[in-house]
Amino acid sequence: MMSDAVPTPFSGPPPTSGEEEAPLYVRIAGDYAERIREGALSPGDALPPERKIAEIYGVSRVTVRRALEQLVLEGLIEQRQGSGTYVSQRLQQPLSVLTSFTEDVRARGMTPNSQFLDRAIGIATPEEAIGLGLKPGQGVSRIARLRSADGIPLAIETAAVVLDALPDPTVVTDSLYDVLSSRGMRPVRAIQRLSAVALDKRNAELLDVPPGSPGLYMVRVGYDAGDRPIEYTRSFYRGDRWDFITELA
Ligand code: 16G
Repeated sequence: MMSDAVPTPFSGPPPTSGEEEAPLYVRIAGDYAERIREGALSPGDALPPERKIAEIYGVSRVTVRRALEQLVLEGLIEQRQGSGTYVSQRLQQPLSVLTSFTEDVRARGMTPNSQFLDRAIGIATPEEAIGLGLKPGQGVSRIARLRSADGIPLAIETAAVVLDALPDPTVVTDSLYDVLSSRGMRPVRAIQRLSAVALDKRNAELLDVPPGSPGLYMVRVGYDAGDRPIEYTRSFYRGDRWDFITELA
């Protein structure tokens, strides 16, 4: 759908006196970024043609082009040869900030959903026990979910959480991190390992892609404020829907 929902240019607050105004292209890119994050523009929506945006903002097409280049770099829009510019259908996970799936999806103006594949106390697998520093035979709360945004399946996550952080996994109905936060146990740092995989038949079916499709496999170990591992999560992400963004300084 073509979106003409362009409110007054530069709807953000005016710069306070003494503060330097950002270049025009940055302000236009910021305007669109805000509308995408608020959900006023949805994934797959077409942006107006360059010429129209230039008209709306009263700027040159060169300025518009720079703004669009900036949005492409941020992963918010995609330009398709000969067709136009669309709000990207890919999600982003910043690799330098400890965000939850719910937060990553909401940041794109989309609605997260989960289908529970498992939600029970179980014995830690050898891998989970090593990751969490548990003794063989100790229990964990295990939560396996197919995670979607606006009904589109995006990831399969299996989290094992130490029992004193989450004694009852059935209390998790939406966000695991919200539950851990309310108990003062949200991880404050994490280590992640990311690898490329071909999705096997079961995972591909759940994610609604052909078997063998490219995916990303991520293992996260989350630590509490006392630097004790409390969460060991394995996730399979659809390769065609995610960008993992790292900021370098
Ligand atoms: C993210 C985390 C996962 C965590 C989940 C909680 C990775 C790479 N990331 O997906 O460890 O358990 O968020 O999300 O595994 P929630 O609060 O929405 O349930």
